[in-house]
Amino acid sequence: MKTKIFIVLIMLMTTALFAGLKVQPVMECVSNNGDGTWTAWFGYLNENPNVLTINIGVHNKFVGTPSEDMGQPTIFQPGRVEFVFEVTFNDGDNFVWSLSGPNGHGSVNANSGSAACPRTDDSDGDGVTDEYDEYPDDMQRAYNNWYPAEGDNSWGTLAYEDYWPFQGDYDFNDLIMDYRFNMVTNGSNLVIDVFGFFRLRAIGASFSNGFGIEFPFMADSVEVLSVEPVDLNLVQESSDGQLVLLFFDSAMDYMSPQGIDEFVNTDPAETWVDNFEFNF
Ligand SMILES: [Ca+2]
Ligand SMILES: [Ca+2]
Ligand SMILES: [Ca+2]
Ligand SMILES: [Ca+2]
Repeated sequence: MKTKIFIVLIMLMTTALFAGLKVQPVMECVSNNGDGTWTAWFGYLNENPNVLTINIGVHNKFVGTPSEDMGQPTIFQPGRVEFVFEVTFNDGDNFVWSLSGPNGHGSVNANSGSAACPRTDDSDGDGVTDEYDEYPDDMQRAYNNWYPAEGDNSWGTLAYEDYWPFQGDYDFNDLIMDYRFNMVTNGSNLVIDVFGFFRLRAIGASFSNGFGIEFPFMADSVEVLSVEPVDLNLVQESSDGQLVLLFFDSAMDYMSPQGIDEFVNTDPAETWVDNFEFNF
């Protein structure tokens, strides 16, 4: 009788000892070191409320690495513990961290195709990480802001009626101008550069129509202004202190009708005239 009770007690104690919750290894992410090697970061999740010790060996080992001990912990704090240690490996390697806790076995693997770590480096110190910094070595600049969109073929088009503010003949071909802009901003979203690109496409007017822009910032905030082609007769003015650039007085100075045409590029049956392109 005594022996039976003793055996039951041992069984109860054994059950209590091993009825713990999971300890899971976690592969956080891998980052490319750029020299043929990679770094894998590991952490773990100990669902038990208490600290666990799992020694290096059959229950806590690396497979596919030079050693089964790659610096992994043997003492596991309760909860999710992130980025505990790192393992450097070569391109093409695939290896596993295998961990057995009170409630079974878990394993994670890592290779160059594993989830990539977000980059946190900011080479130029402008507060924008290299991953998002379009000028990673220029602390004055961080972002391109293209309008209407990035890409050499993304243009907006302006179509003018030169009798404005009267209706005129309402044909909106008196001056046709494509445009695209890039505003370069810094890490604080302040504008550092403004690049404008234009192409004059058509002139359907007898008037001499010029083209200028009033900018929504003060003329005296401009440090450097340049224009191409350099022989464009650019005039810089200010209106209530705001910058105004007059690119030309008469579009006909840059695109002339060919043959018997009166206008430029308004009739597909007539001789095509190349666009006049300029930028600042
Ligand atoms: Ca930066
Ligand atoms: Ca930058
Ligand atoms: Ca008109
Ligand atoms: Ca017209």
